[in-house]
Amino acid sequence: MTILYSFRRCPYAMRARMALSSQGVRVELREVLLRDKPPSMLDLSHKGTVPVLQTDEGQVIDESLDIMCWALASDDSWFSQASQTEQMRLAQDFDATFKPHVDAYKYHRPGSAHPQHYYREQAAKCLDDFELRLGSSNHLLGDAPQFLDLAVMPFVRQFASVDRQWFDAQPRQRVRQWLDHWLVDPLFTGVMGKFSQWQEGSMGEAWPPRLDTKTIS
Ligand SMILES: N[C@@H](CCC(=O)N[C@@H](CS)C(=O)NCC(=O)O)C(=O)O
Repeated sequence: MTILYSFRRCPYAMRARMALSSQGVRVELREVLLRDKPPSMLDLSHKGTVPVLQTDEGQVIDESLDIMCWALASDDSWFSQASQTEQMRLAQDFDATFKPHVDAYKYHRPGSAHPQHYYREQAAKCLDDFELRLGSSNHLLGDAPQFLDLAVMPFVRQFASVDRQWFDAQPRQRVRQWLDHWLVDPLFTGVMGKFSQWQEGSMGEAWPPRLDTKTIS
């Protein structure tokens, strides 16, 4: 069976789980604690980040966007508004610019080079392009949700969650609405179930679980 090393709260793992879930891909989910990574995961991928997917055939994929592409390979609908190459480029650019600002904002330390609001503004500026795009459609690339929407949504959620009151009061109201839509979408809520830490040598969770066992918070 395909194995997914995942961490519930990790936005990279969320995007991977959403892509897998959208295709009904069944996996053995191994819930990882970042401070206690299982040796079997590190054997597969030395860089020690989640998510890591090992296919039935033994192929190891340890980049979240690549896991998404693997999961969505036979469903063109996620690439109907822009090619996979173009959406990968947009998602990679977003990861490279937005995420470092979000981390610097969320985990701001007194010794940081800039005050916390600086990083918040830098991250927020990355959303201007999305605000513009959402002026003419319900999703980032058109009226159908795309690979890019799935890829970036968990990160925008993470940013908004740091201070939701501040986020809601910002002029980027279309991004706020887009995020609110995703937060209640079953594709997102369905991948947020809680699992206890996987123990080396044991069987992981059959995932996705039955609907009635999912917990959302
Ligand atoms: N480029 C990787 C990044 C994944 C990543 O950084 N995940 C974080 C958790 S959200 C992680 O595993 N960090 C390792 C650690 O904190 O030890 C991907 O897209 O899969």
